[in-house]
Amino acid sequence: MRLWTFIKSSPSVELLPEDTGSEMAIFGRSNVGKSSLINALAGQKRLAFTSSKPGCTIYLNCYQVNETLRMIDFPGYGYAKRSKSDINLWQANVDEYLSERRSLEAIWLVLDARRDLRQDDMLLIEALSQLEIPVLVIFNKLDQLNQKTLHQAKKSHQAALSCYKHLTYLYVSVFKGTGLDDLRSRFSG
Ligand SMILES: Nc1nc2c(ncn2[C@@H]2O[C@H](COP(=O)(O)OP(=O)(O)O)[C@@H](O)[C@H]2O)c(=O)[nH]1
Ligand SMILES: [Mg+2]
Repeated sequence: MRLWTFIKSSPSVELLPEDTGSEMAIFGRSNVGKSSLINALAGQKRLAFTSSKPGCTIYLNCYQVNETLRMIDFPGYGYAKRSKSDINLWQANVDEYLSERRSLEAIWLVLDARRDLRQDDMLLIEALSQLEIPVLVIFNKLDQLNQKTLHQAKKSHQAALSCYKHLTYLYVSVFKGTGLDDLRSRFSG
């Protein structure tokens, strides 16, 4: 089987692929680089749809990573112009998915390395910390920071995350490929 193939775009948790085998999910605000990360890991330019305009994806995009592992790319949150009903749908999908999905084995949360964590990031981290599965926080866009701003960013991130013991994090640049080998070594894709 060819690695990294697109399975489907699903509007709801109910219509996801059958809940068997192993699955990972990717969360993150709109525009942090989730789709770009999937393309980079897959070594394909257009497997996942990327856009410089935030808020484009409202479906759950499903990929087969290898024979046994699926990856679900959740729609980005935190996009200011999203309608109230889209936001409610997103929240309902997340709640249903996290409480019911038996094949879910790990979560990646992608954040923008330049930014402090915001309230909606922290709410999601809090919810993820209730699950008994590993959560990896991936700070992307490392290429946009110099030594000084990176040092400041790391201090702020550490302060926000240090109390979540189940959570690990790393810094990457999808554009430059920095940190991607480390990331690859942490999962079976
Ligand atoms: N500077 C920089 N920009 C990036 C990086 N990764 C993605 N982007 C850009 O961020 C924007 C959003 O990317 P996309 O993958 O569509 O984000 P998504 O909404 O989280 O899926 C696009 O303009 C990407 O080119 C990175 O490592 N560095
Ligand atoms: Mg995307």
